[in-house]
Amino acid sequence: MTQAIRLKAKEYKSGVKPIWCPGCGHFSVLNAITKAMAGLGIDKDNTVLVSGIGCSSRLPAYVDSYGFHGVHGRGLAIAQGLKVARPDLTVLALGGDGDGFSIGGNHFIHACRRNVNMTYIAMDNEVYGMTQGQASPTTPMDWDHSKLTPHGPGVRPFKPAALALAAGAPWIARGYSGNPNQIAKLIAQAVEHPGFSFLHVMSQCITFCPEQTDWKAIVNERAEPALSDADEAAKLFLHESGFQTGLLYCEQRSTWPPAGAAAGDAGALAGLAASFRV
Ligand SMILES: Cc1ncc(C[n+]2csc(CCOP(=O)(O)OP(=O)(O)O)c2C)c(N)n1
Ligand code: SF4
Repeated sequence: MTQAIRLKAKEYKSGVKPIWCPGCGHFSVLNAITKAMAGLGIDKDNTVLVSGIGCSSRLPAYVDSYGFHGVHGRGLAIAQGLKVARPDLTVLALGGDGDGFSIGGNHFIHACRRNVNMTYIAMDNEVYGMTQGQASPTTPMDWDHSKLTPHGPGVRPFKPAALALAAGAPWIARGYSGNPNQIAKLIAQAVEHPGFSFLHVMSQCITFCPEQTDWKAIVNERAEPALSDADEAAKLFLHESGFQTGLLYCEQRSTWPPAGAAAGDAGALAGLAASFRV
């Protein structure tokens, strides 16, 4: 009989000290992840955190599980491949809005439609933090705080939840770095959802967007249960402010690969691996 795992949240921390700026929203996501892992009694030896590149993508180093700090925008590709090859593992992909919606945008929409049983956490600060504050796909049109985009980028920002829904994501939630307890609850639900779960976290970049501290006044928690009707969810995601938090949309649909498909077949994988050996 396997023994239940009872560890405290802090025991899921790696001991590597985060080098984020004091006040960075990504600290909340880190704390929420370890809290969710403790709450679920997750086996850290069977958990993998995969990321791309960016301040947010440093997160796997700070968690005492397996981790893969990949290349920019490719965390989801790596994470899906891993989950398909090793369905027994708990797989989470993480990254920023630049990583996930810009250079990794293609992987994001295809991950939504593919529906591999894993969780993706996008830590959205509406800016490229690591490379000194350039505009990202979620930067407001008139954000004129960077010399690179005087008067603002001038293009409409993505609405990540609407994009995810249109691409077929079956589970969509939003958190806010000012409420790590809510993020922890959402992560636990996301991990337990049998399919691709997309958690969009508004995670402030205190250094390049200090005005984001104002988010606390506009964030509001959804009181109603999650929507399960895609038409209703489309209306919500197209017209909302983008600051409604909680589980917003949830439907059940079949995951990929289909049960019984050869993708998890150890023999087929060994053959594939051999063909790449030089
Ligand atoms: C192929 C490639 N292009 C560009 C970069 C430079 N780069 C590193 S991080 C980054 C953006 C990070 O922004 P985001 O994903 O929003 O994360 P944040 O730092 O804001 O948490 C960019 C453009 C890179 N490392 N690799
Ligand atoms: S630059 Fe922004 S995103 Fe990066 S660590 Fe500092 S506050 Fe966080």
